[in-house]
Amino acid sequence: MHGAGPAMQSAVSSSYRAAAPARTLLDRRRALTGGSVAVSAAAAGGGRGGGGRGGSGSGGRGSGRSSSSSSSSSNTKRPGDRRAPPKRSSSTTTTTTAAAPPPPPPPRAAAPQPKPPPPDAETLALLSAAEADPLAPLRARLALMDQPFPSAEHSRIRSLTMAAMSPDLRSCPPSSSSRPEFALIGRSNVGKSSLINALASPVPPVARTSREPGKTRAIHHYLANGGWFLVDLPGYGFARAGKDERAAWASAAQRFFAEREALAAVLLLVDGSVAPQEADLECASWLADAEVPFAVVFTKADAGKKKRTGQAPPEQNARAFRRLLAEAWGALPPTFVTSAETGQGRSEVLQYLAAVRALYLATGGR
Ligand SMILES: Nc1nc2c(ncn2[C@@H]2O[C@H](COP(=O)(O)OP(=O)(O)OP(=O)(O)O)[C@@H](O)[C@H]2O)c(=O)[nH]1
Ligand SMILES: [Mg+2]
Repeated sequence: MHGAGPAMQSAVSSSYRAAAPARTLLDRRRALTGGSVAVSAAAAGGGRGGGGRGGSGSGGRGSGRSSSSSSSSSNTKRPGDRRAPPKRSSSTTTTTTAAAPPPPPPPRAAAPQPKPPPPDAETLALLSAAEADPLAPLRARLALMDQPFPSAEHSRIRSLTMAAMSPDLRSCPPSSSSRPEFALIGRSNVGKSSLINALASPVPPVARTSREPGKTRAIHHYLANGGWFLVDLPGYGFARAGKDERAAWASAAQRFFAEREALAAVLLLVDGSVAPQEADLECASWLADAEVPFAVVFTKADAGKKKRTGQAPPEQNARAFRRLLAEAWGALPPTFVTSAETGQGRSEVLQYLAAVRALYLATGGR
């Protein structure tokens, strides 16, 4: 149910690393867009020496131009920086991909997890700011541009239709900067299609969901309110895909991010009902490294309540994930805890999308 095992995640991770041609395209895009899209740690409420790195930014592409200079600070930790890999608290549970010795047999009764040491003051400030109001940096950016922050009513999806189902990037509809796109990515079965339907509710569901991983294999463009797109991308880590297929996925996703002119931001979906997974951290790193603006959307916030003992509740998993990013980067992208079942987090995500669109359109798209 919850995606791939360590070996598969490792394969996905290495397929990210192996995508050199895509990096060339991204480098070109970076040059075209005039630098990184920065999220400043200060804007996130817990600044570390002038702001963290970029693409993890709080806003759309346009929003970053004004702060690109802060993102080039040489003493700022870079997410995805291979020379400075994320500090991992030894007591924080992650699924590792290294060739580790086999784990000991599980204890009969679920042993209580050792409590991780408290975060340092800077990390704590970042976490508190992100949890208190993940939209604060976007509010600040819009205020600077004299733009109103979209109301909940204005952010609502009133219509959603499937505009295209494309087997590959070449077959996708033309990317037009007047119609911003938001791509949803995440492990297979994480709830991408369910979130699309939940965001649009009570509009009847248009995206097909399934308990069976790997359901969405094409690129689906859903047109919202006749003016912008939610793009459902195939998931990574589905169990029956071969190594070549996974490598092809990584390369296709990277080309999508590099080449879609109208891509305003990415929603990286992370299963909130499980502990942080290496494949998701790797994906976050890759997005930040490629300077693609993104938000992290934790899914299945309701699932913890039904879970057996031994699994941390979703809020705790989300916090552990945030903490890993914050400790590695000194900055955090906006994060939202959601449930497609209960509607939790729905209005916050809709407001995020509306605010990024407002920034995107105010800055001419790119
Ligand atoms: N409890 C609970 N289940 C969820 C939630 N979101 C999705 N699911 C379930 O998770 C399964 C997968 O959901 P999908 O939306 O099809 O996942 P996906 O990421 O689109 O999967 P692929 O298309 O295979 O990549 C389905 O059985 C959903 O009902 C949620 O918020 N809570
Ligand atoms: Mg799907």
